[in-house]
Amino acid sequence: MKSTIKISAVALCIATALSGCNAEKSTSQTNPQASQQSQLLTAKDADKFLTETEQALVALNLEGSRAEWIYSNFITEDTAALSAAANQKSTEAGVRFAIQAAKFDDVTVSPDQRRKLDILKQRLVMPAPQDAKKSAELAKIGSELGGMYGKGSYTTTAGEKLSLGDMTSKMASSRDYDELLEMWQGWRSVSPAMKPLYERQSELANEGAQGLGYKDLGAMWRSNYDMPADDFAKELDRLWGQVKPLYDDLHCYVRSELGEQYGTDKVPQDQAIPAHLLGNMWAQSWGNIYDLVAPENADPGYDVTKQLAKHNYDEIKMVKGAEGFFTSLGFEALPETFWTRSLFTKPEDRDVVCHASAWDLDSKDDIRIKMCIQKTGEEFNVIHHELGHNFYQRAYKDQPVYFQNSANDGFHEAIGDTIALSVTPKYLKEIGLIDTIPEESKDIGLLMKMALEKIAFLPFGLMVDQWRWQVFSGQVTPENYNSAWWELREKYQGVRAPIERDANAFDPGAKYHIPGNVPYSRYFLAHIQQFEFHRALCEISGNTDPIHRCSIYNSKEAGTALNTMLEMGSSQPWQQANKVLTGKEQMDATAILDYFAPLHTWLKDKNQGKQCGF
Ligand code: X8Z
Ligand code: ZN
Repeated sequence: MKSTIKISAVALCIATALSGCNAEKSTSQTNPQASQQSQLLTAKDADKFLTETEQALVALNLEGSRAEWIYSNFITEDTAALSAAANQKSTEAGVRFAIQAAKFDDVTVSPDQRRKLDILKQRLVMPAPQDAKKSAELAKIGSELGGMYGKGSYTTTAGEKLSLGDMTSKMASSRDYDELLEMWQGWRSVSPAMKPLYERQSELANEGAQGLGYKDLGAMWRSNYDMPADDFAKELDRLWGQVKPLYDDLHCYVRSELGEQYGTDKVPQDQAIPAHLLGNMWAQSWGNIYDLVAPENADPGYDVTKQLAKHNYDEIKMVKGAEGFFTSLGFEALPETFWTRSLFTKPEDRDVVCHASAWDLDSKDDIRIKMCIQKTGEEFNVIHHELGHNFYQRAYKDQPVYFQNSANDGFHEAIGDTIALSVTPKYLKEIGLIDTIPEESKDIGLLMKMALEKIAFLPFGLMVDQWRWQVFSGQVTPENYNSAWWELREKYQGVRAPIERDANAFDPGAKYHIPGNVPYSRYFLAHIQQFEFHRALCEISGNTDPIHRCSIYNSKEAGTALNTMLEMGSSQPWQQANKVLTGKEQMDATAILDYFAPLHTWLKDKNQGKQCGF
């Protein structure tokens, strides 16, 4: 669901429900009428309001999810209109509920009621202005943008029509500079048309956020983390500061290897890396160029993509494999309807939104995934990621609708990834995908592959919302949308556009979460937190291996501990959920740093005498 009322996370990639307290309120928005009314309200009124709202939410959620599911599985003008209408209805109700909830600001209520009221005030991702025409316009733009991305394709100079999936595969495997450039540019031809829509959408949603008392939409998004919005931004900076030295060393090493591959005229050693050479359409994770940077004599000697093919894994078998990990921890198998209602492969005959997502239609057990699975090791990880959402949704389904969500949005993104960290050689051997476990001398190769996925992602995970926050605050205006995007890409990632960008380019729109309006800081948090969760679960499972070799497969103790956190949903501040599993209330990057410590030492050694920095 895009900008809906949904409190439970329907489609996690497009979820809107957010938990948290401490909304940043602008004093100029105080409504004297509201505070007069609030003097007459009591905790009993709050109870009545919350009960009635709960019932309304359940109905709206189901209706909205169904419309959105149909649209994303069958993109046409008609389904777009139906989904926009459902979206408008639930957003309008959401705004109404938020305003009503604010009337209880000065009323003494129980902590549980306060949390529910706060959640009602904060959870919309795209709040509409209180004006029917504008809210209809906002809903229509949301559907249109999603459809434009879903339908996007590029026809090559040779006349071949390529989908994003086709181009993604080429970006992963091609080592031809010009072919990569064509793919990179080709996909970015879908987004210039999005720019005016995005501009208007930001304007409308900002107006909506301001109507709810926030400075702008970015401030509203940042207020969902059980701490003041400004503190959250500082928290991200703090975590980034912890991991940046490792990223810098990885960047330095990778750039020099790419210089060897493509020539230092194409990859100058004192500049940011051209964005099309990193094996991924957005240069957000670099695992696909592992072969170009693999440490000598430390290759683990297997490739999951090849092993999947060798053992005849089709899409369903891949999903069953991932489900098997969760059931080994004691989670119940997925329901029959999951298998009949999910979308696993790209249909030939219609446009769908292929970007992977996990859905919970009814908050009972109608859980599904929707993704156009490619039979690769990378996608095997994504399947674990999506099932993490589904098992989370199921774990918190008995919470009141307000709390049917993750502790914070980073938690939802971290669970499946946490499980995938246990997809180690030992585990792969156990399920028969490989025959031998590589010896410890090959660990640097394994760690390099993992760092290309996880460490490379961190600055991307951070910069996407830095850009949006600047757009929403007005610091970046439409004429600077694209240049500001590339400034942040260079600043955080040390990655640059490979060619000069056209004046009408809108490169942010070529990334799903921008037209899809999915906040992105959650993925940065998840990439830090999943290592904390993995470390805690490994300890609980009695692991004695180095952390990067630990697999919690079959550990019922780890499963029980994980479930204890998951079933809390968002009923408590995330710090409490964190404590239940890790013993700590703070987010922390020490686990990810410990995990990669041997690689970091190796990188520093290899980088001696190299020119680093960008
Ligand atoms: O969007 C996703 C998931 C669905 S929530 C597939 N991810 C981000 C992305 O693809 O950009 C997972 C990692 C980051
Ligand atoms: Zn996700």
